[in-house]
Amino acid sequence: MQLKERLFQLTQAHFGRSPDQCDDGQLYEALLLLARDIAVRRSAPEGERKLYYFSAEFLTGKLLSNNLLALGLYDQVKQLLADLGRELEAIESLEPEPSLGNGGLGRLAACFLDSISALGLPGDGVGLNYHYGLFRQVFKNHKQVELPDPWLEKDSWLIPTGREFTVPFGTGAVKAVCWDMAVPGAGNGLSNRLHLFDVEEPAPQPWVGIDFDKGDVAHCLTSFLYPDDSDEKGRLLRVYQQYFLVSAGAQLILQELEERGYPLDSLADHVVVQINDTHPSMVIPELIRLLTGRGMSLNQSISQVSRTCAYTNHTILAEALEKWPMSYLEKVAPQLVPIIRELDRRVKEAHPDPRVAIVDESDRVHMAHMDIHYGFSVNGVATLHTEILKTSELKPFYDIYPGKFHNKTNGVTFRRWLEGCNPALATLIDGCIGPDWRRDTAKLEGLTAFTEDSSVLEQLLAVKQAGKDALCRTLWRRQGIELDPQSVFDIQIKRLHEYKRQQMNALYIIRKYLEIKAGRLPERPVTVIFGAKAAPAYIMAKHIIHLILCLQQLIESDPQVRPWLRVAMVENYNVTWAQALIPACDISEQISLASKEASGTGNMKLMANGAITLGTLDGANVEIAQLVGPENIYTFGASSDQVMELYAQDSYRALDLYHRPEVEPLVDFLVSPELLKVGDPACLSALWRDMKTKDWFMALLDVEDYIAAKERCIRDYGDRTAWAKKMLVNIAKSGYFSSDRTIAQYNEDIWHLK
Ligand code: 26Q
Repeated sequence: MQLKERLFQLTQAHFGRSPDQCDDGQLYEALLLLARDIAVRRSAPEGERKLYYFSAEFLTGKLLSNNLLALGLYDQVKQLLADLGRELEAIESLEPEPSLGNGGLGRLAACFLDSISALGLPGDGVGLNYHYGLFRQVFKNHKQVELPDPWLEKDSWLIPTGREFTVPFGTGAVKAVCWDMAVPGAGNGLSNRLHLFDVEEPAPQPWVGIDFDKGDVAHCLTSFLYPDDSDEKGRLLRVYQQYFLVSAGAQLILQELEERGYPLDSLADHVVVQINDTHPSMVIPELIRLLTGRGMSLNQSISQVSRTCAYTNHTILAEALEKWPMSYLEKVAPQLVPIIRELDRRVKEAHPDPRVAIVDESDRVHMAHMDIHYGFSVNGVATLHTEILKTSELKPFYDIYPGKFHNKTNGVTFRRWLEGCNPALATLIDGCIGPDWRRDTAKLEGLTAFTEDSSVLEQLLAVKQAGKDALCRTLWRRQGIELDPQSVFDIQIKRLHEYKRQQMNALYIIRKYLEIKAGRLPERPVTVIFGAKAAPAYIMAKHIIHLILCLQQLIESDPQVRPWLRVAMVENYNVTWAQALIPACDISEQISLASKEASGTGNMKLMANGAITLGTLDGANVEIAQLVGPENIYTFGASSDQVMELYAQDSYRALDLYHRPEVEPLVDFLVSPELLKVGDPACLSALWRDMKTKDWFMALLDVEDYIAAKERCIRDYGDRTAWAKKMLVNIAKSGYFSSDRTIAQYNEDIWHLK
């Protein structure tokens, strides 16, 4: 049936009117149903082996445009709407964003599903259907306030499957209901699935007074996504969520194995489970439990599961590595406790080194250790990160199992992060090298032939300018902030964390502010833009947001400074915001303390959209630097080796660095009369004290080098042709960071699906 007729049918059936009589909300609903139906009816990729990507988070973002693109319907729908005098953007703006992830790890899972489908590989996602995603951030009195963020509406991308499983908690059984979202593959007519488990009767008002012992788990389990691990509350509920996810997921795997006609003892031949960080690690003992429960011997079960499961590590921050007290597991999943103790016993027998034990002397279960001993693969997410795992963080494990370790440098889907969010750039690229790069991003390299083509360079600058103009309109509409689109757009967008060092960027702003006040004007106007949420219980992160918002306010009301320096923090940074910010970025801030950012993925998205990286040699920045060469990136700061040495020797002294004449006035500005007039003295002085006495992530170590590098960057921006060349080289080299490449490597080295 023609698309037009189908749309007509849908609006008639649901609203009793034709498309031209519908409002945007009704058209959204009709298009959702239309796309959902086509995507779900597609057949699944076939193969002898099937991947299950287990993750507590899938940060999909809005799906309408994305799915229409994958289904090959985007242009047609756009035209159809245009004929009705309507705009797809306006209609999509009504779609609620499912924020079912915190940040990088969750967004990576979404990019991976997109690529698995696009490559036609048989692989489904397995996760949880949180009713409230990550909190909605609003600013009040220059502080972050968190509000619940419901995303489920009567109609959503979810479809019921009729599959149900019983999850046997120690406190009573709870039924897990499986909902699916189709994940259409671009250009191949196939769809995989994202399976999201939910409780049968979700609580309507979940976030107050959850009491596990009164049986609320049955209703509140999927109520909300945990906003990072620094939230102390509800750790037990977090373990309930994890076991719910893995028990239902493991039962689904065995059910599908049977449906596909394979015997249990061929599990490892037909199934591979990728464990996305340690959040789903209990899938290992749970699968062992289910197999032994179906009559398989313990040895055979352990062997099957160990050849089925593979683990990805996303962090080296020690505090982020999950260690659950055995007492939690005794409460949540007592049937796993003897299995975990037996797995630990075998490890201790073979390897007496206490550093590799699963259960430590305080009776805590080290989830990553279980994954490494009883999985067949361990991977880091960027070259540097994997090397640090092998030589330092996980060295005792690497010594035992050198063959298990792999690097899989992260990637992002260019379908969302270039074609989707920056169609004008995509069209310009088509004009240069044809459209093949859309299927094979390595072909972007062809753009290097145009570095001397002044017409292409001019067009590239024009596309960037259009991206900046569009962002200005969006910021004005959403937040009433009016920016100067001719200024340099310097953008730092990522979760707020001390190791990511937004506070160091704030010190740069203070430096420029003080210079302008002293009559030294910068070479050109600069706008520093932030987007960041802080975990609600992460006090220091919230202080840093407060500092940025105070600086924004101070400068806004200062006519002397405002023409030269602006600060803007977007409210409720999320995937939708990212899609507006990334095409508008000139300078991409990737300034984590070296060794701390496992990879980063925003760095890749920004590079692909022609932003120039200003960064430390951390995570995937190292690989970006190698690809583009020193003329096309600005790097600064201590190396990861130097940083790790400082930690090892415990020899970092913030106070000594604070007392340097260039630094002290910047830090002291936090408690200056000007700023205290705007902000909360308690927050600002707490931050000030921490920065000069502790500074755990060494902002004061790199700040001078950082300021110098940023000044160079802003000066070089003035040579527009030279800058456009840098942009072009960055785009040309970004093809390596496609998640299609990453997934092809997972498949080649770990999954062996086809
Ligand atoms: C843990 C326990 C309890 C509650 C929450 C958590 C929790 C939740 C989310 C722990 C960690 C996360 C998220 C981690 C994350 O996003 N890591 C990022 O992963 C990206 C993809 O590999 C990398 O690019 C980033 O460098 C890394 O920081």
